[in-house]
Amino acid sequence: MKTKLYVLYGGKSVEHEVSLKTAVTVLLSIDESRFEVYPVYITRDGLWCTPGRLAKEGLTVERLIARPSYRDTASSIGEILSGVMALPGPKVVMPLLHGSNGEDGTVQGLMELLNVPYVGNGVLASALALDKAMSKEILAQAGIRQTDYRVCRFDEWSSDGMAVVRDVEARIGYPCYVKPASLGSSIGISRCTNRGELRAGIQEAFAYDKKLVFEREVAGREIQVAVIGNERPLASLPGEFIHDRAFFDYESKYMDKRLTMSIPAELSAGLTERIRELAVRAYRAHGCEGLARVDFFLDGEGELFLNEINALPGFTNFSMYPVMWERTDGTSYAALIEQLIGHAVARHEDKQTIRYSR
Ligand code: G1L
Repeated sequence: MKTKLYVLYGGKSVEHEVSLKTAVTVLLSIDESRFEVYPVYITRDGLWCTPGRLAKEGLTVERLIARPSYRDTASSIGEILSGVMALPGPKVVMPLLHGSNGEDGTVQGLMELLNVPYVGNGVLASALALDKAMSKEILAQAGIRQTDYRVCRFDEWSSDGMAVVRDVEARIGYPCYVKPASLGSSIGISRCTNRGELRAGIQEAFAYDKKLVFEREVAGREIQVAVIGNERPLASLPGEFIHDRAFFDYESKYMDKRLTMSIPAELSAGLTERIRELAVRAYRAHGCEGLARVDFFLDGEGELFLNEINALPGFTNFSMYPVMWERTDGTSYAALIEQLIGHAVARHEDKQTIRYSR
């Protein structure tokens, strides 16, 4: 019997578009002789819809969402959960959702209640990874080096903003970054080089969250590692994001920053191993399962700082995470998805052995 694969995409999130693009690449690479695919589209207003079978032929973002009127076909979440997602037989859910309604543990919690296996991190690790302040506390506790940071809540800022500014200047200094604690993307983030910019950056970030983090800038290289697995996680070879100097794009006539991926990153064998080992330690400390991308800074002195853990990394076939695996052990995009599904099912089966009574 084929396994039913429910692909959840879209979502009430600023990453809606990214999710749609990811869904297209995932849907195109699924082996339909092994999986029966059920797309579940979540609109920008949070309506859940079942577009039905989508032909691979000519599948595009437009096709994914081009139902004449989802308003008419949309069901309540409950209807979908108790209807199409409750069909009998083996099943697994792949939540391609970012931000506060998907990557933060809420959808994962729903899947737990339904007792359905799902790909990626569980409730706690998803929630932790999306809250930069909590994530940093956990990593600090695990003795993993990070750039200097400070958390600030809105009530602290509103009661004595000047004290916050002075404290950030004393403990972090310029240039520093101000970030909303719980947005997965780069929205609301500012780089500040003086007090005026810091104040403006704080105002801006508080529009998106009631809690902020300040971080010292680390001048250096950006190294990333892909980690996969449950109890025995494996780390890929490190990759590097290289921000080329601003270059003039003759096609678009715009100044743009070219981003290139260098995989494996040019690092000594010793440093490579240290980074991979650190990535696995961070993954474990966070309680990650399934997958995560662990991002580091490497400064001019060769010091490593953990930047962040991404519980749902970019995941098109050109994204760093899949490409790092491809370059590490030749795992194709399609095979990677099947591995992740395997980890989801294994975790779920493992859970069934837990006793809930004495
Ligand atoms: F299902 C996986 F493999 F766990 C998975 C799910 C979602 C991997 C990566 C992602 N990433 C995203 O959904 C996104 C970062 C593109 C947000 Cl829309």
